Amino acid sequence: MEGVFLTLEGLEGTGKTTNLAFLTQLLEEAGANVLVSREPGGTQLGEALRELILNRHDLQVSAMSELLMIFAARAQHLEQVIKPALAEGLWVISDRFTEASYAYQGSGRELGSAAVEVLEALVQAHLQPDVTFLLDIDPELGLRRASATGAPDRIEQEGLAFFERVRSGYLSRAEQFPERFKVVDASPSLEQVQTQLRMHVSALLNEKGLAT
Ligand code: Z5A
Repeated sequence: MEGVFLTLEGLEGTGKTTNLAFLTQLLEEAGANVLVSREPGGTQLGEALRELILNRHDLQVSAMSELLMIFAARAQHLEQVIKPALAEGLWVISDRFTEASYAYQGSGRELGSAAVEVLEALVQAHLQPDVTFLLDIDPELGLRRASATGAPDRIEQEGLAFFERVRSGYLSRAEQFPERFKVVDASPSLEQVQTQLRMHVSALLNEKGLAT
């Protein structure tokens, strides 16, 4: 693969949408060709599955069904969007990827990491993001921020204990893979959050031979 694969992760209210635009701008200013996508979603099939996963409050969805639908969407996303873009040399930023499955389904839904590992091996083989930015926040603060942005989806309706497990899940994966994860404290002002992101992006651009 010629391109660079970046993923952005974190709880609701961490400012992923806001900071995705900032990351894209930093990379484009440095001369990178950037493709932004998201999960679940990124393809027609993925967006249809996203609707089922997040917005169909009338359906019963077991934790395992949720995980399998997310990986079905991911398989399509990889084949149709991510792998072709990387092969063309693009910088791909995915708003969430497999770390969200470890955190939300593995930890939050308590399915455990083994189930996620099996699907990850099947769907991704050896493909991993080059860098995973984790916007870390106390769930109470995150949920307070997120509550200002509209009606909660099916997952956002979970209680604080669920999001505490999701956060611990993310942080323990970050400890396990310190080379790939860049953990950013998302609790201070946006300006301070973006100073941390800029530092990580500068280091990455240097490593990839692009001036900042
Ligand atoms: N999901 C899953 O379970 N398993 C998986 O494998 C995958 C996904 C891939 C998709 O959510 C859902 O899918 C997600 C997990 C699940 N579920 N939930 N719940 P999404 O990523 O599409 O949606 P989201 O998590 O709600 O993300 P978002 O829309 O990007 O929201 P955000 O991170 O909260 O970002 P924001 O809209 O930029 O910021 C929220 C508010 O905070 C907004 O008013 C900002 O102005 C404000 N903000 C941002 N930063 C700051 C700072 N620093 N200070 C003060 N205020 C701030």
